[in-house]
Amino acid sequence: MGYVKDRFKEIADIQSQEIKNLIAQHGETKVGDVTLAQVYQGMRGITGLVTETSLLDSNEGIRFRGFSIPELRDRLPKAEGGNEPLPEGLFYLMLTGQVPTQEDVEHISATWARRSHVPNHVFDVIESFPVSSHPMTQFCAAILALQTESKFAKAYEEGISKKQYWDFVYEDSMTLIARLPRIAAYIYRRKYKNGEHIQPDGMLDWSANFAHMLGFNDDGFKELMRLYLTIHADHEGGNVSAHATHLVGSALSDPYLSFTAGMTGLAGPLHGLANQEVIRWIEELQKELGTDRPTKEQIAQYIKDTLAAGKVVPGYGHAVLRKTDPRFTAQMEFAKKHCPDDATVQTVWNVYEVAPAILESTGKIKNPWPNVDAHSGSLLKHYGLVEEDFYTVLFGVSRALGVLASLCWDRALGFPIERPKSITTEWAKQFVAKNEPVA
Ligand code: CMX
Repeated sequence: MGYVKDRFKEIADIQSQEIKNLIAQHGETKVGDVTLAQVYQGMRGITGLVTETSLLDSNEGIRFRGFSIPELRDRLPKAEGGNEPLPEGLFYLMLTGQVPTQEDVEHISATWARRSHVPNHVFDVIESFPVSSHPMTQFCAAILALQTESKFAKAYEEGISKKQYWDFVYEDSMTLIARLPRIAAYIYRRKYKNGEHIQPDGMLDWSANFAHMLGFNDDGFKELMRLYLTIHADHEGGNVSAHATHLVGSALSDPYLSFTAGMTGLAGPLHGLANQEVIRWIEELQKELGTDRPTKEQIAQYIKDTLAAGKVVPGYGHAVLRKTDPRFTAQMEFAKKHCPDDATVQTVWNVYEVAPAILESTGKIKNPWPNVDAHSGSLLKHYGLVEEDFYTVLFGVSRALGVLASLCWDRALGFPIERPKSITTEWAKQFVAKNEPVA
């Protein structure tokens, strides 16, 4: 597999020793207290995981190995003639902590192209679903079907030392990432393009080849794919898709099984499916008002109606972020450059102008600002990818980069099976009674 793997192992060995020292010297240091409210309310704000690939600041947004999204757009290698970063470079950065050279990125592109062949039985599994099934259902089933290829599962069955786990997890992760675009494109063409499939072009980078297999050869769309697959890749470890992949992987389930768990979580409307929900919400708004350019006043009323109906405004809010998501801003910048007059893009921008104040005025929504999902659908629609129930699959292909790089780290650092303590309400009541100060 070559030098990227060797480089990763060297860096991981150094880090592994550093962690041993850290635990030996500071293992008893407290990193926080846990309240009963946190235990009941989705473990918000509890520090309880190590994820090396990225770190989220609630005001600044995500940093990948210390680099913000604008810094990544500036520093990561680009395709010839392109301006957006190649996601291969972000994968390298997340895996090694080092900014890749053009050569490193080309090496990863070539490796993924070489490994991209999808065995026939995976297509048979997809074909066994009704065409009407949701693309995320087909995607999850196809990843599970690919599990027959797991080198980790095979090696474990034959008997390997703990020290070798990372090696097979790395191999599986690289192969899985290589094959995802073909699987995703197959689902797309099957569902929306009468099953007229497009063969991969091994000369293209990972994103451009994906765009090509989907049937989009516009240079702007290829650039959008490079940006999209970069910015959706990782969002530290506590979000549902990253946490689920990590958790299932901690039982030594192989990368295919672990990543399937992440993807079934991404398919939820409060997580990755929100990108589909946003565009549906905007289209319903446009339809109801009979215009594709609703005024800010009309949008404001529609937001209030959505809240009054007890529904969420999709694309807004976040469990950690407390400001506009820089992934939203990156897409907004892309739109300003490539499609500033598009009616749906302009509606997204008008929603951005009126929604935060209305959401804030409810007094309960902790983050009234847009997240990554608020913008992506309008850009995809602009280039003709109008089938919104496919959008979460695109998110999933990108998310593989972060969660599988993390899984390599989990095994290289020898992290144990995850098993936090849970309580019952009866236990909580007794605990509170026992600890209540005597009057
Ligand atoms: N519209 C309406 N109500 C919202 C809201 C929104 N966009 N965001 C939060 N709220 C509500 C919550 O439902 C909750 O209501 P209840 O007390 O009645 O249950 C209350 O405000 C407090 O929630 P919070 O602490 O601000 O938010 P959470 O951390 O619980 O949830 C999230 C975060 C993202 C699930 C939530 O903001 C939401 O549902 N947003 C819309 C869906 C969305 O865009 N999801 C994508 C997130 C990014 C991603 O993972 O891809």
